[in-house]
Amino acid sequence: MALTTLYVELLSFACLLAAIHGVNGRAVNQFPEDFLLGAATASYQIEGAWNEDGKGENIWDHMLHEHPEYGNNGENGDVACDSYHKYAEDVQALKDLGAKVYRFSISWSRILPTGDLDVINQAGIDYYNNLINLLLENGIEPMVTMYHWDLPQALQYLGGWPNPILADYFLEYARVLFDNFGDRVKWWLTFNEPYTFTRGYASSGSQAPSQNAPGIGDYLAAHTVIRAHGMVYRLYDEQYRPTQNGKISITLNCDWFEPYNDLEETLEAQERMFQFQLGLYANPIYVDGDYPAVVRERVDNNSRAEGRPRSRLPSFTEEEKRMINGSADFFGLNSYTTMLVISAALGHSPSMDLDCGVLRIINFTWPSSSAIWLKVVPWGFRNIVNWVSSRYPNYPIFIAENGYADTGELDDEGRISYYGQYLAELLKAINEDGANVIGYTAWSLLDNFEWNSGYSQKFGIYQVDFDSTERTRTPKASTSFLANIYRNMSVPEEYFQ
Ligand code: GBH
Repeated sequence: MALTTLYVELLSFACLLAAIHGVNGRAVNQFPEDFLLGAATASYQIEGAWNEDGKGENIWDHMLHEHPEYGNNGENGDVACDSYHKYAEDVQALKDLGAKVYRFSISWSRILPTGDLDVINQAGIDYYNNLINLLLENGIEPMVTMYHWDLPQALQYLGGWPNPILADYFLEYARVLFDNFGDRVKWWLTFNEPYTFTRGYASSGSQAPSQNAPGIGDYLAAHTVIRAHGMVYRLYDEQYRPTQNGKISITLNCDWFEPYNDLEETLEAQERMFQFQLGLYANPIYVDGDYPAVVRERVDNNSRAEGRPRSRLPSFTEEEKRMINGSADFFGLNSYTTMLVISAALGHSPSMDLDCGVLRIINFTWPSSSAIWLKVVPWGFRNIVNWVSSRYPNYPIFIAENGYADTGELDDEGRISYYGQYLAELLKAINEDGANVIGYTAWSLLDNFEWNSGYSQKFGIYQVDFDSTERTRTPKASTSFLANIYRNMSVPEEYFQ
């Protein structure tokens, strides 16, 4: 046998081994032993009981009551899945799924109806205590999101997130959560998807609180949120970690942005898109305490050209930078799909879109879901996990959301195919590419209130009957598919072919 042939054969044998065993001796379709698999929800999307037992009004209650036309057919979260009364059924569903972790959010105004400490609503504290205790009795770890978009309306009357004082209110709220739940909750997320909810200060008619101040309100809100996150991290680190010993982070959303072509300016646009969406938050927290240079430069330049005396993007003090830099124990990532990107001048002046200068294109040749924005692109998921892993090294990644939308059928083949393919790509990132990923919570445990799309888009692993006052939960085909993956800690090999 010629030497070259031997070499080729050895190489293909090595590849075969790598395919079976990955880079670390584990089969490529196998999750690491201590990997946390579970499911996620959010308070406004599932709880209902919007004005029961002392809960205060939040910005989603307020917006959809005042402007039902901003929702889908006037739908809102007044009742939703009624999880305020049916949480025991949710825990049973998690148990049947074999979830090791349940990511849910706490409704700020259910605990603090005015957003401040003048009223502490014991019924709200009792509700979350009951949920947390029942989870632990069933061997499921609670992961708590402190803020999944439902700001107490009383704080919106002060201007909401663009008002820097909100960071102080958030800090006091966080202290109440650590004091009441921190003995049992070991996984904390301060904010869910600030990139998404700060849109609520950049336009009207979609995200609450529907304040139309593009290119100004969104940056001011982001600035307060990043400061608030850093402050809560330091509070936990200094005053609670020594006794409670949990982990705390934030979860940021970013899809994969695939360059439309390989022109240099398109690759630069791809990089800008990542920096304006993810880097805006991740750079201060995971890199150096400050905004990405490309964001700083473009917003400063545009602000100057507009004749403003200051940049629309505020600056951190040196002390704030030190406080924010490194304020996370892991990297929370929500990711669903892939979009094509190309350099373009677009958007309102001023706006973040114009500052960023990138057009995102939904590729309609890719397989679809029932949500127009959500195309099924499994390879993009591997790419974004690897991108985060290489840009923000030294932080383990927790996938806090990933999932598929359909119209709610029990025989949900599309969801099975989505999870099979996306989890296979996640495993390739872990076992072949070496990404350090520690957990995954599927979005969502239940069909629920999908914001502006109301009850028309279903993300649930369990179906919820919204026509019945019982809000009956029924397993779908994907329930047992995922339960098998969760039990075996592995994805069927057919998804790797
Ligand atoms: C997450 O957002 C949220 O955290 C979660 O609450 C939500 O239920 C889940 O995803 C599913 O959507 O309507 O075409 O204008 C994901 C990021 C940003 C994706 C807003 C949808 C609206 C697109 N989302 N986007 S469109």
